Amino acid sequence: MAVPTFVDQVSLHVAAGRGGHGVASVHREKFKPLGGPDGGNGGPGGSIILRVDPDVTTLVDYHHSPKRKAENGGHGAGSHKNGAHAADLVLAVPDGTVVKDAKGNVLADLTGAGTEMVIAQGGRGGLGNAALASSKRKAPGFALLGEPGDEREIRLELKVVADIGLVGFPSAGKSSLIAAMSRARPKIADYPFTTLVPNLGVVTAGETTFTVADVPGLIEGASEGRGLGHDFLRHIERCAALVHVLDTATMEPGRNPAEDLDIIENELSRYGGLEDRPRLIALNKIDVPDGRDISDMVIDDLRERGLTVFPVSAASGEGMRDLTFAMAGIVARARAEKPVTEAKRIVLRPPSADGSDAFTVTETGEGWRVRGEKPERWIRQTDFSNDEAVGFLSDRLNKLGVEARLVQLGCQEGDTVLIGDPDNAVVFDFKPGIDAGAEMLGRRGEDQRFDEQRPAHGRRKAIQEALPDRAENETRADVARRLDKPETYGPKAYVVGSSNDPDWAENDPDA
Ligand SMILES: Nc1nc2c(ncn2[C@@H]2O[C@H](COP(=O)(O)OP(=O)(O)OP(=O)(O)O)[C@@H](O)[C@H]2O)c(=O)[nH]1
Ligand SMILES: [Mg+2]
Repeated sequence: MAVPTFVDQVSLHVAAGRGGHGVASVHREKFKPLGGPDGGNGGPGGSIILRVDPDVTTLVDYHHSPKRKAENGGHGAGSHKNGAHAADLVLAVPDGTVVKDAKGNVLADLTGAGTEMVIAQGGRGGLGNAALASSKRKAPGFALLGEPGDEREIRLELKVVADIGLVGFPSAGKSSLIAAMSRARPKIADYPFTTLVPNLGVVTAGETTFTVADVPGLIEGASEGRGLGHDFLRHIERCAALVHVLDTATMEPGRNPAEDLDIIENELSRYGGLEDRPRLIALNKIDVPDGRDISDMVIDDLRERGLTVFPVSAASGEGMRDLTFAMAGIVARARAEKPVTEAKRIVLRPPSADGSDAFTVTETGEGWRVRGEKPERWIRQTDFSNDEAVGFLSDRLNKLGVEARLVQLGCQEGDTVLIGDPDNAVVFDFKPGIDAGAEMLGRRGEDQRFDEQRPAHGRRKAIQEALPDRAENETRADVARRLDKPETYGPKAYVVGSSNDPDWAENDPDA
């Protein structure tokens, strides 16, 4: 089986690294048992970056391994140790790579050496408890989780970037011309469609150095996909100028250079978008006696049509110098009009991810759905096994105004609230306006607002509090029985809404 060496379209799955988790830790040393929180932050995950590298001319690497993943960030540790930043994964792509999403929408057109696109952003690292400490919350018993990195399916399509494109019928001598003008050594043979993929040659004429693309031969119907047609026409889209290579020595009955030109021009105009490109005509193979006769016959006609025509021979080199200098002239003029593309950096973020405070609340059949960059990010950062972390989440949401909006829209206590996208939402029971804050904090990792929902914990505390006032002969078990109340804890019983204590979230990086 032939192994492809030139690939100009690939699908690629990219997954950035996840951020490391922050850690909750308390500094301990001799004579200083509670030295304050010292849990470090998680490091960010590696991003995936596409970078234009002029030495890369094909997408073949991605054809062979179409899945790319960047490293995860390191987790934080005690003693204020932050997790390692994961290295970004840089994927080299050819100049002229068009990036599309899975649906075929163009995301970016990467041209110019060094142009970069962050196609998948690494997840942020979670904050450790040292960074989350505030004047009221001196020793948070929780840390934030690292966020997952972006993951997406993309398509890469190469549109060769060359200054000049050679177009013409198969066997007209396009590859022979590029071989005669440059150091490129494309395959040349006397059968049609020798060239299956574009070849690039670098040509120097006088002061100007430019690139020439030799694309597979065109035939009538190419714009509708006949021959290798359509697939390769896009490789001449970016050329500043076109050179028609016309075969003066073809043995095929019914063909002559002027008609060949009309057929190719017709295909180009049906493909569209190339009308404004200046053209030169090369009448090739004049070393063949019949070829020179034919050339002499048609050259005046073509010139009368206002075309710039060069009789040449790729085989003998005759006329080649004039042709290459004319090509250099067109290129120099085109460059003077349009400055070279400078390297740029494009960062791809979903439209919602603009760092804004915007969020939406909609009532759905399942409950109240909250969408927004921050609420959704905060959900991902929350360790739901830690009540204090969930309390922190509640306060962040509240501070953003999520609770107020829910109340305003008529959300009632006990209603279901879903935060996040439909496939992956976190479900809450709505419980507005609970007054709490740092003053009410209990042990590390606990939040008293959950006592009602966490009966074992609440009950233990209630019993503890009732003990001093118990009757003379009442045992602890008696108190427990006396205080027993029906269980209210259910799997969906997180609380949205909380205090309005601004200090609570004073170190919130997002607030
Ligand atoms: N005598 C003569 N033969 C030539 C000249 N240029 C090309 N040829 C011959 O014409 C045939 C086709 O040349 P190629 O350069 O492969 O033509 P092409 O236009 O690249 O053809 P495709 O790649 O099939 O589209 C080969 O046998 C070449 O040797 C020329 O100037 N003189
Ligand atoms: Mg060829």
